[in-house]
Amino acid sequence: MGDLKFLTNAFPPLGSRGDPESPSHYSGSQDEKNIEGCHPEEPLQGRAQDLLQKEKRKWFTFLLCLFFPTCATAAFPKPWQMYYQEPVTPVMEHLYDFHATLLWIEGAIVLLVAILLIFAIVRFRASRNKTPSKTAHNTLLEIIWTAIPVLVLVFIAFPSFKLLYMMDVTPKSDLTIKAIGNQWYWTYEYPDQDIRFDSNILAESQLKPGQFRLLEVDNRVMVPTNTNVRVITTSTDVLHSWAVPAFGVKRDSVPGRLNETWFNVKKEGVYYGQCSELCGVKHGFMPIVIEAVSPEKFKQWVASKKSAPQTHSGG
Ligand SMILES: [Cu+2]
Repeated sequence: MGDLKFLTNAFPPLGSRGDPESPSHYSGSQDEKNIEGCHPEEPLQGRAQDLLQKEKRKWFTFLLCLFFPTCATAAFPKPWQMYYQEPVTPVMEHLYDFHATLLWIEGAIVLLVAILLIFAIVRFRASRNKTPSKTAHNTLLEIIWTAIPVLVLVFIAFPSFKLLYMMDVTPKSDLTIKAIGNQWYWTYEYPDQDIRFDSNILAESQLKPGQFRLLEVDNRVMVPTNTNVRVITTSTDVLHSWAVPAFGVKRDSVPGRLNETWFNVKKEGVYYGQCSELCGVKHGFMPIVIEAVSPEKFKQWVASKKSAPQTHSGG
């Protein structure tokens, strides 16, 4: 049967998974916690910038939660959640920051328009203007109110295109996963590791305490942290979409076609996603669960998968 110890290491008992309400409900072992936050190979300046960025994000979330008390960041959706899940990949971090920047710009525009509107209502009210002005054109004003929005859009376009390019072009990857959509479950292949398994939703009766209804699966996708992972999506029947909010990833899986996306998870934990393309009656019952573990643990998992007989149920 072989040594099963690494299996229990890779899948700690549920009791040790920490508070299900905490942002990343798999809190990991003490050893992992010691490793966390210590990346000696990272240049110091980059780390300082990273910290600043994280601090900014924290403040933004705090302000947001002040106005929308039900908003929250987490690796899984919460009832009445108003904002994104906690970003754990560079792409999602950039998406998060870009969205925050846009909110500030939009806020400023709304404020400006509101002020102008109130000013016009008060200043040009009927009681104060018995004989209203008949002015219909003002060339300078028209040029200004056309040019400013154009400049604002150009200003937004640059980071937007940069982000699109970042999401679109897969960097050199160290691991490839193929996600195959089926009505109504996912099949995963690790072509280089010769691993293939189905991932089915857990019925409510199968859930253990702390697990999430409609989000939990029998076989999780395991990935190593701090590794570029290429995801190839396709489908055996109809359109599905492989989406994980905390990764900023959503890619259609199309029968007869291969689509590609990528992610690099920075933080160990369990991340939840769902099929995001209406694919039939059980569209809402084919969740995606990804467990990000340290590269060492991932190697152990691969070894354990190889020694165990591989099953492939269903179509
Ligand atoms: Cu689907």
